[in-house]
Amino acid sequence: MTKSLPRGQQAVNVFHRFGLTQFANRFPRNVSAPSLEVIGQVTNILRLVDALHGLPRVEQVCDFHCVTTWSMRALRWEGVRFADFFSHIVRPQAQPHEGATLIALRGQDGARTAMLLEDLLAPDVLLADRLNGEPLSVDHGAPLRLVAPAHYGYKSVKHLCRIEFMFPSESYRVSGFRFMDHPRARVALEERGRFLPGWLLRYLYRPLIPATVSVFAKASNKRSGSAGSID
Ligand SMILES: Nc1nc2c(c(=O)[nH]1)N[C@H]1C(S)=C(S)[C@@H](COP(=O)(O)O)O[C@H]1N2
Ligand SMILES: [Mo]
Repeated sequence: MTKSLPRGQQAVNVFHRFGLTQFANRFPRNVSAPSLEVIGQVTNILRLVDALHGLPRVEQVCDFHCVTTWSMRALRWEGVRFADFFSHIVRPQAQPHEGATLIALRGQDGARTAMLLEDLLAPDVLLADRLNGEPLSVDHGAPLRLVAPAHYGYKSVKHLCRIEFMFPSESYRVSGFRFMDHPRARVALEERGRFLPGWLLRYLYRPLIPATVSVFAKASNKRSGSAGSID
């Protein structure tokens, strides 16, 4: 018997490219090198060309839950635990300031959100560069994406290029409307957004899924059909 999905979620059979439609036509400029900047409340800014270099690699199978209520089960990610990246690279080299426990995340397409450091250090949070046995595609976040399976999909930033250490008192910019970004977005607690209860957002978001899938698929097809494209 399969384990039931979290509250309000429904399984899909295809892992579609997805997000806020404002990002549908934005693609990463660099898809080859998993480079990452570490900035903000740190002693040393880091500009890593190959962020996962030399770190222990892991493989993890987990479900992916979008805030709009679709879930894709059993994705097999490969990469490095964020916790290992933090303890081997970030803590010794960047030396984040004491108390800088809010981490703003940014994708090459301009997508932004943030997570608490304690949530990022959970053992199931990965910096992933492979999915289902293949290098991560542009659709799913090349060259490097965050995977935070206990949090709604919008925390799993694709094309991750920058992490910024902040104090919890600082406010971070978000991609869409502020009400859509919950500071933690834990799936188990149905923290879909700020201000409005999760169960209510289910009904607001669910009808938007088909049109969003279609906008993203069209943009992706246009890109791969265009001259000079790679991937
Ligand atoms: N950079 C970036 N990351 C992103 C998004 C995006 O548009 N851009 N969309 C988010 C949302 S809402 C979801 S559900 C997942 C979708 O991941 P997928 O496109 O690999 O299915 O990515 C998240 N991370
Ligand atoms: Mo999502």
